[in-house]
Order: sequence, then C-alpha cells, then structure tokens
Amino acid sequence: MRHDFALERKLIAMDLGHPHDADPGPDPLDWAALEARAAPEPDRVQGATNAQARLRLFGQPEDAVRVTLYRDHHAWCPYCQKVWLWLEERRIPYRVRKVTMNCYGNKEDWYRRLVPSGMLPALELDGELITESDQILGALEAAFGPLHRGMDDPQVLPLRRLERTLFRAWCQWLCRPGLGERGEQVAAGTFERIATAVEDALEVTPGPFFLEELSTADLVFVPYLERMNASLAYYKGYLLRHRHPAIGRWFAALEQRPTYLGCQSDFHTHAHDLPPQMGGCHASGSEHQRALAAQIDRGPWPITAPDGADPETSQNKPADAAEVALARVLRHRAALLERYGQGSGAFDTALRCALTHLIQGDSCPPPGGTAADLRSLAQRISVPRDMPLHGARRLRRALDHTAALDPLDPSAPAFPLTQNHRYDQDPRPFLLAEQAQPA
Ligand SMILES: N[C@@H](CCC(=O)N[C@@H](CS)C(=O)NCC(=O)O)C(=O)O
Repeated sequence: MRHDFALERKLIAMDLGHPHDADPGPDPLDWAALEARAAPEPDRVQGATNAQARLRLFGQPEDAVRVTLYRDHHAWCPYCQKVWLWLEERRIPYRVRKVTMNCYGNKEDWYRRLVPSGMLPALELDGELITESDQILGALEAAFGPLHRGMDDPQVLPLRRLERTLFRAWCQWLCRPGLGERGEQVAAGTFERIATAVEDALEVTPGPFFLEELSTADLVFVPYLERMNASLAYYKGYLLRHRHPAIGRWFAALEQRPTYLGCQSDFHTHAHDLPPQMGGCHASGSEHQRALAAQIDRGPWPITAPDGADPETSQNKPADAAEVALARVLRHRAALLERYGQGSGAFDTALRCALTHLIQGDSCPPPGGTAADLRSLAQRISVPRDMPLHGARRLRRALDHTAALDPLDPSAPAFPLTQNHRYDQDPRPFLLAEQAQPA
C-alpha cells in the first residue's frame, strides 16, 4: 500500500499539540510541476564554460578537435583547472574525459592503462599523450600560440616562481598541525609578506591582471589563489581579497569572464575538499575563525568582509540561480533519492518540500525524521561540479530551511564530512544521468 505522507504530516503536526501546528503548511509541488519550473538545459558544447561538458567546440566542426583533456569528475583538481581555463580562454575545441581522483573513489582502469601513475591532468594533442600541467601548457602553446604571453616568457617566469613561493607559504600556514599562537602569527606573517609581493606584481601594470592583459601568468595563479581565498577564510578567518585589494581587483576582473565563472568553485566546496588532498588543514581556532567557518557551512550567505563586500564573489546572484539549481537536482533526482533516502518516500517528499521552497519560497514542512538527510545533501553540493556558486547557495539555504521545519527532529545534524577521504562523493551513481545529456 502506498504511504500517505500528506496524512502523516497532518497527524504529526496535530500530535505536537499546538493549535497552529495542526496546519502542516502547504503541500510540496509534485515532480512534474517542479520540472516545469526548472531552467532549460544550456548548450554545453557551444555555450558558456561549464563543468558538465564532454565536448567544447567554440563554433567549430567536431572534426576540428585535436585535443582531449583528461580531468577529474569533481572539476576540483587545481592543475586541471589551469589547463581547462587555458583551453576555454583560447577557444580551442576539445573533448573531456573525466577520471576519479583517489580520495573520491577508485581510479578507472582505462585511465591507469593510459597514465600508470593515475595523475591528472593529462592531455592528448594530435594523438600524443602529455602529462604534467606545465608541459601540457607548453605543448598547447607550441601548437596554438600562447595566451598573450607564454610559460617561458621572461615576464611570466618570475611570476610563476612567485606563485610557487606563495603556495609554499600557504601550505606552511594551513597544513602544519599544532602551530600554536606564536606559530600561527609567524606563518600568517610570512604568507602576508608574500601576498603583498603578489599585489606589488599586480600593480606593475595599470589593469587588474599581472601583464597588460589576461595571460598565462594569471592562469598559473588562478587555482591556488582561489583555494587560498577559500581555505584561509574557513580555517584561519583571513579574508584574502579584503586584506589584499589588488588581489581582490584581480578576482573581480576574472569574474567578469564567463570562462572563469564556469570553472570557479566556492568557499564551502574548497574548505571540505582540501583536507584529504592536502593531508589535513588546520584551523587557528580563534573566535572569529570559528564564526566564519560556521557561516561558510550553514549561512547566511553572502558572508560580508569588514568593507561590506562579499569575499567569495563580486558577481550578483543571477536571476535564474534557483531555476538552474533546480534543474541540476532534477537531473540527478534518482541517484539522490537512492543515496539520501534509501529509496524511501519520506525523502522524496522532503526533497520536493525543499525544492518548492527554493522555487517559490513556501515553507513546506518535510516528513518527520528527514532533517539529517536534507542537511547532509546541503553539505555535499559541490561547485562547479554540480552547479554554479549562486545556485548552490540558494539550494543549500532551501535544504537547511526545510530541515529546520522537520516536525520530529528539526535540529538533526548532517552526517559528518570525512577529513581523510571523500568517498561520500564517489561519482559513479551520478554518471549515467550526467552522460544522458547531449554530447
Ligand atoms: N605536477 C603535476 C601535479 C598533478 C597533481 O598533483 N594531480 C593530482 C590532483 S590535483 C592527482 O592527480 N592526484 C592523484 C589523484 O588524486 O587521484 C601537474 O602539474 O600536473
């Protein structure tokens, strides 16, 4: 017999004994009504940069493709992001083959046969396989010409070295356990000094980028400045963009480009994906840091820097952020229902309650006992793998809001995120639906 969740919602509300609780709130939209409200599928092949595409053509015919990029399913690998962004900026047609990173699940056998170390990225250019992101960029430059200035340009080389120096200072601060108060100060001071040198380098030219226009030098800095910005906010309470305005302007200029917006992650994703990759990230434990980390985890968003700016993005929320988030959930509805509700009707209703709130603002209490699953899903939305930053904010908020209306256990916490692996993010259950889309 089919379980009547609407009736159960009424009975639970009456059981709670408060007169207003007898009204369980509006019923959630059904799946068909939700489908009707979702954003249409964008053109992933010819349209804006996106993490889901498996072919990118930039207006050229498919037989013009000379490049295959092997990168991670999670659209998270920093060295892949550098190459990905280069191909997008230079509008070079390419195919994408996605591979699982070790901390998310098992590496595909076909990839191990191709690249025995299993390391990403790799790239095939005219049938020749190249590994190591810097070698890959060198080969792409030789074949297609540089992005303004190339990897070995005398203006780019010192900037590449500066990026590695900043990277090491970041690792010394973020990844060393037990620094203590004095050690935190020293590591922060070293990082700050090198970040100031990065600002000085940015201010050599009048524009926001390192050289006269966007170049390879900027792309070399993108992956780790993005990860520094997120992780230092979460683990150290340090707002990089605010503390270093020239770096803030550099990010804001990148955020004018659809190429960067399509591959940009967010604070929450990086904060929880970095620990297994880096072998641990260590919080300073200050009151300010803990408050900021709590806000990155549970909102409200946007976070505001002391100057009132959003330290995560300079971009306002697009008008269709909720509809885009809805479309992405609908694509993976079957896998999500299986994973979070073990196929139970209760989670089906709970998810529709959250999506109803997302799309039309109604507060729709979910079946009792679903709050933990709703919060667990909110904690596992990955940007840009699943959806862009603003859509993720809206969806996390809708899931958390709905969880808090659970009539049985409104404060049930999410299942904790693991620190040394993220097997909870194994891509396999989601692959079929992702591949069902065109190209
Ligand atoms: N020096 C290499 C570093 C590449 C690298 O560290 N890749 C990591 C991902 S960010 C990797 O593939 N690790 C194995 C795994 O996670 O499966 C490059 O620049 O390409």
